[in-house]
Amino acid sequence: MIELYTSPTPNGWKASITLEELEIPYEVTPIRLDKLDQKAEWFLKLNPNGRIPVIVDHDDGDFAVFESGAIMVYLAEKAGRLLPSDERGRSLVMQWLMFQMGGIGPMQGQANVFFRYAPEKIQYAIDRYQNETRRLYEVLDTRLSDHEWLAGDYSIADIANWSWVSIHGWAGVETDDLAHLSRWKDAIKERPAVQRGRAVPEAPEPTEENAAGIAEQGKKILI
Ligand SMILES: N[C@@H](CCC(=O)N[C@@H](CS)C(=O)NCC(=O)O)C(=O)O
Repeated sequence: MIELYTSPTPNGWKASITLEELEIPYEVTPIRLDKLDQKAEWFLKLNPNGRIPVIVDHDDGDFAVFESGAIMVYLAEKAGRLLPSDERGRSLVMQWLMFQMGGIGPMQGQANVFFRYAPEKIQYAIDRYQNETRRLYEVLDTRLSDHEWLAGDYSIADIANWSWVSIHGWAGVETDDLAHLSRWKDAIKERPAVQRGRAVPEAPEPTEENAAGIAEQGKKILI
């Protein structure tokens, strides 16, 4: 049994969608980021970085894994799916996974901070992070113009990038004119496992109507 410590955020969905796609049984322990559960002493023993997601593999001596990309690789290797074992196939998936981990995640995350949560409106920072996120989306769009999926067959690289792109509106970044990205985004959204994983843990989808309440909660993390 895998235990998943998570919250309704893109990095959390990467883990829950992967578990759903791989049909690995798991239990969810929801973490209240606004209450700073993730900074509690017991949680820091699982992840010294104080962030979600984390998994604990109770079938393997309670082995804990943090960092969403590392969790995805761990689970894919355990199940023998969504990450090829041949050198080139594996490298391609890792390239597009790292593209998300080092690019889209940090840049879109900062776009969220300056567009939604920052106490003062700093236009330079908003533009910088929204433009960089959009540039990274264009890189995905170009890749998807002649590839059905990012790296060979559907893989953890698609799940990782999709989990962030799926919430582009929260960062204030448009994708409607990116035809290839939209085709890929819609195809992944249709997958039942993705729909199940995206609903873990249950939470309202951010919209402009509930934005103020969600932003208030988000601000509590920025200590
Ligand atoms: N590189 C980490 C980032 C994890 C991360 O930033 N998680 C956010 C939610 S998406 C979090 O736990 N934030 C709470 C905090 O910063 O205290 C990963 O990919 O797992």
